[in-house]
Amino acid sequence: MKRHGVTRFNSAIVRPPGRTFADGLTSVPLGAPSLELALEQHAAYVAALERCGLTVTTLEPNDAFPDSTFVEDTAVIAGSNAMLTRPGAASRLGEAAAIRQTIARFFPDFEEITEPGTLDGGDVCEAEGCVYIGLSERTNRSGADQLAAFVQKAGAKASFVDMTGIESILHLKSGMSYAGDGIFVAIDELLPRLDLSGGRVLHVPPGEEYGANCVRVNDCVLVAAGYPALEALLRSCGLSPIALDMSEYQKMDGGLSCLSLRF
Ligand code: CIR
Repeated sequence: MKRHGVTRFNSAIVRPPGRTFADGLTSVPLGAPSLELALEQHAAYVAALERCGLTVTTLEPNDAFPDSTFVEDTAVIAGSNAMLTRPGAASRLGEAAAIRQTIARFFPDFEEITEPGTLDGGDVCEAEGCVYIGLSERTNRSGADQLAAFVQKAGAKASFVDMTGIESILHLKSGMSYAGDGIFVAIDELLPRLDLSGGRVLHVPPGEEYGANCVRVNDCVLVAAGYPALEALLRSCGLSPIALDMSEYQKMDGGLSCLSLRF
């Protein structure tokens, strides 16, 4: 891994939403999602990953866990290994066990966050050599410390981000992303808490905050559709955005990155 480069991905794991999707956790008053539309949007998301060159493993929908489509929260991949998480919401704790076998298949030496640690993968932003870990309602200090030790073994540095008092976002990555090539995308509210030494920052334009959760995948950046100023900003840096409709996931507090594990 080198600073100011791009981590190349070959694979991704996804899980389409199940029939109980609308029973998941949410804090946003955007109404109930349509499962049919969510499945269409999920298929378009998978097609975009494939277009970026990834081989996608699609798990069976899991009705026992309404939020289980947000697979990113259940594991963190650093270097050539993975760490299974302990999601911070009680209703999501069992999601780690539900993905364990799949993680073991790709990462036989995987590690895992243990009690009393909790951590959601959405609080982890990997930026080539530095891993930002949000201390949030979902990720506690013990979980963050365990992940920091794990990423340090993989040769990366860990930087904690205190999210206390920031109410507009659920996870760290709901408000920031690393777009590769030394470029960070972040909402202004987070910036005073981040040590982005050496990085270039794209300020998310006002009103387009949901777009902050974008994902660099090889030569493209996946970005939520409907945020034209942010898309233009990404293009102005030479990046190639692919806009994807995320409306049904936004209703459930989910962003683009949370729908996949990429490695
Ligand atoms: C939750 O509240 O846990 C889910 N409804 C949304 C999780 C989104 N995950 C993410 O942004 N990494």
